Amino acid sequence: MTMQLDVERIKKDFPILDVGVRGHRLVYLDSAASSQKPQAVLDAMTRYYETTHANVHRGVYAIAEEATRLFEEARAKVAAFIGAPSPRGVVFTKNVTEGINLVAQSWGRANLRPGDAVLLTEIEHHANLVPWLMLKEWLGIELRYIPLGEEGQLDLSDLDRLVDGVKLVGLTAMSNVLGTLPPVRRIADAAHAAGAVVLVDAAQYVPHLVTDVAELGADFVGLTAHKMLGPTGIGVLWGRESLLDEMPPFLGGGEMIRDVRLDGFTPNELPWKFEAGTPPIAEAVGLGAAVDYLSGLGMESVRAHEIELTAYALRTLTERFGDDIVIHGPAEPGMRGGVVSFSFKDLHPHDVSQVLDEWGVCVRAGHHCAKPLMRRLGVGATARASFYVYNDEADVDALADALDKTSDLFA
Ligand code: 7TS
Repeated sequence: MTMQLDVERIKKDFPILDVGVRGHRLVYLDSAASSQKPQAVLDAMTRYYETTHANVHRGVYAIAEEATRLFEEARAKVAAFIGAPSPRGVVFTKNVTEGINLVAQSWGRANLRPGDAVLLTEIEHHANLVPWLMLKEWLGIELRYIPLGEEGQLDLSDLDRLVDGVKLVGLTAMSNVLGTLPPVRRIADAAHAAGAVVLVDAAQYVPHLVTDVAELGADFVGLTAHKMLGPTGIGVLWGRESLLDEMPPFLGGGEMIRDVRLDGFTPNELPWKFEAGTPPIAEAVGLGAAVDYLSGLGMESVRAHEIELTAYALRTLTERFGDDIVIHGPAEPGMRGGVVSFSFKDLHPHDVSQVLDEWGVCVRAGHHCAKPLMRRLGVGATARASFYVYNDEADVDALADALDKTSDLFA
């Protein structure tokens, strides 16, 4: 059953929300850039360092074995959280950016030849554009794009032609600018029918919706811990084991080998084959605690809360500011995630963001690492408010009140 989130209680779990800004309470509306961390995550990481830190997969003494156990337990928690059939396919990376680079470099080098095509979309974050643009430069692959259509949705009218002959389709499961939730399964089915593999950038999806890699129809799924209540410095690339098994290592060094000779090496088994060097151990423990926290809330409830809050935000901003505000992306709250990008009067988003900060309201301004999308929207930048489990209607009201003040200031 979907339970309503008790945001008042949840707020108490986040110590940073007690920090005042210029005499105001902190109204944090930038979770799409990075989420805040609950006490449970901070405690898990501190406890790990205080009681059992050692390197993993090598020491045979008690605390090293406990460190290894906690590290691998975190992997199993992530696997269960995203519906992965086994932790073997769950590779720890630095962030989602590294996960996508892993696919581009390892799968790409093994499977792409000059002239081969990769299909992306116009709404991608740079993290799912630049690794492929680099392969375009190095290998001479062809890049195609699913265009943005009406109402913040991808235009799939030409999908059959676009997907024809491509080797990989890479797409975001949720736009960090528009909140768009593309029909990943439909696109994945078309990609598979055309013989392509599917990479899903789930950086904005996993923190906010129930995730099942099989239901998405993906072969690779990337996520990043700091956007889902976890620490910075760790992400995950899940991959279909049959594909990962065939792929060459990405980075080389310790951990990722079974044997090294002066004339060659034998790579380790999955998932360690892709984890060169000492991994982010405390960060994995923190990610595991974040997954526990989100599971405790229930991802159906998280999603229901965000639809409700987004609906309230769209309604409030439109009612209060009318034609003075342009909100980008799908109009229907159920069709989008909790990110609200907007243009306010003719003010520069950086000015808007700076004035909002005077009132303790944190929103991001800029191109949101999606410059091609900004060009497509015909704007240089937007201001963006993004919501999470610790936000409520009072936070939206604080945003609207601060926008009023912005309006007065620049009148
Ligand atoms: N993909 C998407 C869809 C994202 O929103 C982001 C980060 C990334 C990839 C990269 O994540 P990283 O952890 O590897 O850096 N998005 C944002 C944002 O919207 N504002 O700041 C970072």
